[in-house]
Amino acid sequence: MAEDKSKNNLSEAEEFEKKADSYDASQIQVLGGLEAVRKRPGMYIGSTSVQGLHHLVWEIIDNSIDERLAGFATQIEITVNEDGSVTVQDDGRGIPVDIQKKTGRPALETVFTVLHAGGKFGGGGYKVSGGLHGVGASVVNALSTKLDATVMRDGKKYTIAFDHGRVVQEMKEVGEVPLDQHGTIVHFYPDPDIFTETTVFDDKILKNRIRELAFLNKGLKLTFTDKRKETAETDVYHFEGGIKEYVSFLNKGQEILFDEPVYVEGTYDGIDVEVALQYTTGYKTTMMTFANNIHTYEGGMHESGFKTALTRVVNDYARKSKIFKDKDDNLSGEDIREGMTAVVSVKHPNPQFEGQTKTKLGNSDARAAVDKAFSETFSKFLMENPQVGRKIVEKGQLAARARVAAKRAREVTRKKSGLEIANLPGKLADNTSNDPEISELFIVEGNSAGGSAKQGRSRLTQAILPIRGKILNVEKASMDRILANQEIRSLFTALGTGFGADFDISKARYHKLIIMTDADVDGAHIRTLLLTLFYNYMRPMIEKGYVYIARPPLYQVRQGKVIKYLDTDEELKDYMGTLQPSPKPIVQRYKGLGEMDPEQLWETTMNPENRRLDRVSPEMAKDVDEVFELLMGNEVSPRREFIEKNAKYVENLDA
Ligand code: 28F
Repeated sequence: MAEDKSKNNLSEAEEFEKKADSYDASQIQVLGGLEAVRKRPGMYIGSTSVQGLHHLVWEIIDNSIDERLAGFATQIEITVNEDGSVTVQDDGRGIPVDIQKKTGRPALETVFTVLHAGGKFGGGGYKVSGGLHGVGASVVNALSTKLDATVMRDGKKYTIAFDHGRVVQEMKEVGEVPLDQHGTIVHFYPDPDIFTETTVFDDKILKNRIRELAFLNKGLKLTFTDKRKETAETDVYHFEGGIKEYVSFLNKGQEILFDEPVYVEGTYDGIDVEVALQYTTGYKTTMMTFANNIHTYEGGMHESGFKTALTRVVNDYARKSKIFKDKDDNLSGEDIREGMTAVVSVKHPNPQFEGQTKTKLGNSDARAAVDKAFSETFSKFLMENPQVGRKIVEKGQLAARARVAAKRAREVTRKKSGLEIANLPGKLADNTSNDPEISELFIVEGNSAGGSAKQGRSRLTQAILPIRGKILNVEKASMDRILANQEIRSLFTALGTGFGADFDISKARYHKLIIMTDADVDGAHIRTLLLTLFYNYMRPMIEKGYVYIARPPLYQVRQGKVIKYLDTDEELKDYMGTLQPSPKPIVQRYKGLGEMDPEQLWETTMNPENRRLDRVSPEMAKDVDEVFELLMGNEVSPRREFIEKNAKYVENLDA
C-alpha cells in the first residue's frame, strides 16, 4: 500500500535528502492537498449542495473535453449506474501510465492524487482548457468514497483504485486490448459525508449540461445513460453544426425571420471564435455567451466585441444600401438586438473570469477577436443576402419606434420629480422605512392573501403588492403593451427602478423582492411569469441576488400549545409518529396562502426568524425562462408536455 512504502529508509539521512523531492515528500503534499479539499470542499467545487455534487461530473467531463480540444477524443459516454455512481469514458489517448521522474509515481496516480495535476497549470499543458475551478480529477477523488480509473493505451489496459482519495490498489496492468482501443474511464461514488444534502444525481441537470457541451463542441459525440431507470435508454448528443444548431434549438417553435442561422468562425491571436445568430419575429433577445465552454452569464469582453460589431455592421449596411435616408439616425444596439437569438463562443488559451459569480470574461483581446471574426463575415453576408439585410434593419427600425412610444408613455406615468408617495400604485401597502437595504417587497398572489399579508407584516420593513391573476405574457408582448399592463406598471412603479433601457438598479426601493405564490400549478404559473419578466426586464435585480421565492408550508400540526409547520406528506407522517396521542394533535392542510390568517402567514412565511426564502440565481431564472418559452411557444406538443410535467417541475424549483 502507498502509505507503507513511505516508511522505508527514513533512518538514513542521506537517502532522505535524495528523496526529499520524490515520493515521500510528494505523498505528504498529496495527503495535505486532498485533506484541504475535504476540509473546505466549497473552495474547490463551489458548494456541497446539489450543484456541487454535479460539479464532480463536470470536472471529469472537462478532462475528456480537454482531450477533445487537444485533438484526440471523439466521444464521451456518461453513465449513472444502478447504484447511483457515475462512470465517464472517453476515447482519447488515455492518461499516461509511465513513472514520473519528479514523484517516482505513475502519472495515472498523480493525476488523481495531486491538486492541479491535470495539465491545466504550468507548461506542457493543453492549449485551451475549460473548468471554472480547473482543479480536476484529484478534487473529485478527494470527495469520493471510492474511485477507480481504467486506461487503455498502447494495446494495454491498466487500472488503479482509491478510497477517500488514497490509493487502495496501485496501478497495475490488467490485460491487452487492440491498439485502436484507447481512452480513459473514471468511475466514482460521491462521499455522503461531504454531500450531506444529497448524493443523488439529477438526470435533468446532467442532460442539460451534456447537451450544451455537445452544442459547444461541434462534432463531439456525447451520450448519457441512466441505468437507475427500468428501461435504460441512451440519449445521444451530437451536433455537426455546433452552436448554429444551438440557435435553431433555442428558437424552436418560434417564427423566424430567415431560413438558416448565420454562422461565423475564425481564429485571431490564438483565440477561437464562433458566433451564430438568427432573428425571430418576436421581441425577446436571447444572447448566450461562452468562454472555454463556460456559460458567461455576466458577459464580458467577447460579448461586448460582438455587440459593438453587430451594431456597427448593421448601421453601416443600412446606410450603404440606402435603407436609411440621409437624415435618419443610427439604430441603437438594443434596437438591433430585439428579437435576436445569438450564441457567442470563444476558446481562449488563458481565460480570466471576473465578476460576482466569476462568469464574466475579462480578456480584452477576446473583444478584438470576436469583433474581427464576426464583422468581416457578417457584413459580407448582408451584402450577399440583401433581403435578409433589409428585414433585420426594418425590424430594428420597428423596435426604435416602439422604444420612442414607450418612452412617451412612461413620461406620462412617471411625474417629473421622480417617485413621490402619490405616484405609488394604490394597491401597494408600502413599508415605513426609506432604507432599501432593509426594505422588502412581497409580491403576493390574490387579494385575500394580500389582505392577510398586509395585516400580518412588519410595517417597518415589509411592503405588500397584491398581484391579480395571470399577468401578461412578456415574451410575446412588445414594450408598449407590457407597459400598458396595470399589474406590471404597478410593479415597476413600486420598485422605482425605471424600465427597459432606463432601468437603474441604484434606484431600487427594496433590496429584497419576494415572490409569494401558492404551492399549486396556478401559483407556479404566476411565479414563472414573474421570473421571466424579471429575467428579461430586470436582470440586474437577479444578478445582484435581490429576488427571492417564499416557501409557505403545506401543513400545520397543533398539539396543545405546540405548533409545527411541515412541507411534505412524508414529513407530516414522520412527525405524527413522534407525537403522544393526547392532547389530540390537530392537522391543518393549507390549500393556499389565502387560507392562512394574518398571524399564520407572518409566522410561516414572512417572519425572517422562521421563514424559508430561496434566492433566485441567474441560472435558475434562465431555466425558468426556457420552460416558459415552451409553455408559451406556438408548438402544441412541448406545451402539453410542459403542463404534464409541471407539478414535478415546481418541486425542482423548490429544491
Ligand atoms: C473520463 C475522464 O480524464 N481523460 C483524459 C488524458 C490524456 C492525457 C492526459 C488526460 C500527463 C501527466 C498531466 C495523454 N497522452 N477522462 C479523462 N485523457 N490527461 S485526462 O495527460 C495529463 C498529463 O500529467 C495525455 C499524452 N498527453 C496527455
